[in-house]
Amino acid sequence: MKRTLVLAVALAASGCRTAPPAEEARRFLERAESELLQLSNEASQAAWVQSTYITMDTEALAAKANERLITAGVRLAKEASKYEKAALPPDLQRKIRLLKLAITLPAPSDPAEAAEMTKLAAGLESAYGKGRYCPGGDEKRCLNVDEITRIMASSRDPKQLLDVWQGWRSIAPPMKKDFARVVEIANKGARELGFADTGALWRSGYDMPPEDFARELDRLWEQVKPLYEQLHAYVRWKLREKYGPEAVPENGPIPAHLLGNIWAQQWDNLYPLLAPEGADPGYDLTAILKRRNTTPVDMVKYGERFFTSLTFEPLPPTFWERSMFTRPRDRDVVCHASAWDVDNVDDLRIKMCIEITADDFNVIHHELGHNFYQRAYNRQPFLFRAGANDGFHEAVGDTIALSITPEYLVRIGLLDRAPDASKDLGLLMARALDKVAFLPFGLLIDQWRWKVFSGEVKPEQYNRAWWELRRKYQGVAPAGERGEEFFDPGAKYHVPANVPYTRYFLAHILQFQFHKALSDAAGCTGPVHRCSIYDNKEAGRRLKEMLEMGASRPWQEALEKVTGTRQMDATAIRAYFKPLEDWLAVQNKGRPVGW
Ligand code: X8Z
Ligand code: ZN
Repeated sequence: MKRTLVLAVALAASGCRTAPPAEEARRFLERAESELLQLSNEASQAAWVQSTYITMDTEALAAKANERLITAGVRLAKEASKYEKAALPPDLQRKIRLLKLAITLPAPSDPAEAAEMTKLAAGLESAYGKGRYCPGGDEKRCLNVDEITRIMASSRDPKQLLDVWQGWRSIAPPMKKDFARVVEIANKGARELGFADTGALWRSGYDMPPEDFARELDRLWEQVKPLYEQLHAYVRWKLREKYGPEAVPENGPIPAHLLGNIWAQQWDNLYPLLAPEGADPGYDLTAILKRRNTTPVDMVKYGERFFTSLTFEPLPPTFWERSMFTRPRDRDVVCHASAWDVDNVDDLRIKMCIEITADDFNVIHHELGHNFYQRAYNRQPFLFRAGANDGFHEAVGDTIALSITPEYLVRIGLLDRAPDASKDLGLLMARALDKVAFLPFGLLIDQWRWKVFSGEVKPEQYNRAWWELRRKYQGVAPAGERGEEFFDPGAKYHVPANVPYTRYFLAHILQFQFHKALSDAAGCTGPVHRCSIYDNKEAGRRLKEMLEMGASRPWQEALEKVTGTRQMDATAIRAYFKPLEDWLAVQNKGRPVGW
């Protein structure tokens, strides 16, 4: 305050009429935020139509709207750089920085390249959405991603599993050239903004120097690795019993097509093969939901009721009118689940092809977490309408889903009786196959992309580098050669759709920190995996307070508000699974661990 005043007096004395930097920056940011809000809304409307009705026209319209948004974002970010060194109040300084960091794919100043990049990016997402595998080339028997997901989850026929696993990956090779070109153009845009490449831009969004962030990830991974290795060893052993020693090595990586999921990212569908003896909780949420003829809308209502029990307002009527809950029969859509706030205020929607399964019950809570976060920060200025960091955004709904305990299911009438403590290992096993199995996958996607953006991995090395990282982090390998004629990363939604992925790794660490802190706030004293914050107003108040902050303050402050610590830390996830980890160590005695 004082300094601005001195400056203003000095400028007035020298006869200069320029506004003081803080005032000028404030006015600049006001204009910037209002322009970006408008363009963001238009881009969201176009993207919604593209994703829920893929045609060449909706794709072109979405690309154009995105081009306008990105071009304006980059122009404003460059203009903002003149305020970077100015002495501004913290909120303005933060907005100046966020202006740059909010752009995932920066376009270079050449308008032709900006148009080319957004067109290619829109085309890649459509290509993923339209992806199908037609066994034997029979156009009448094509399988979409939901159908392949179902087969991967339920079939135990290794031949069929390998067939659909390979089949799904046939959608990706045609994407490779366009993906490589998007990388090239976005890198040019990132360099114009002062970053070494797009990966460096992505790593800069965490309120710490980007090199420190990369080190934080290594630290977190080292923290959870011993737990992952125990789970991996046990699963490999059981799969070896099931599929035979020729199919599954004793101490090498696990074949990727045997893990119950197209990408081997979550293994919970293998639970029936892996249930600890005598500790099976004795219920199957998928079966319960199906038996009760639960509809997709019913599933979403369960999710909404959890949030309202924490004192969040119900979703607006438009949510129910405008969301897409099921796969339309008559057109191509992007089925990968997502949550939207189309007007950046309260035009909340989800887009999902809901199946009546326990998996999708969780995914619904995940998506609604985004929506309730979006609405909680909608009174913030536009540039602060985001998560504290992107991992927080991914963690909110998952935190709620950790409260889907047997006791909670009893409370909402889906289960008659909760299993006693002797079934805890079964409950923990099911959770670990979802959450612990995911950790290395959550990490490796961007480890690969960062190398791609930096040029360390070139297009002619894409697939080899991909499988090296899959092996290094996950201990998973393909059955058979996957040479450079394939483009296996392209078969995972977030690669063609250019969605950064480290956020999910962070979310898997953070949600256990949140769950522990909120369970404590709710006064839960039992084992933390049996705690549910359902209907607890104090836990709701704490959560809401954090969500309302949006991105207005460094994430460390938001974290501290809820958990009392300023560090992302894996102690909470390790503690949550401690009884299972101990049990796994006993099971794995005398068996190889690692690969
Ligand atoms: O993409 C998602 C959400 C939408 S933000 C469904 N997730 C990742 C994935 O499916 O790969 C949630 C967990 C990881
Ligand atoms: Zn999400």
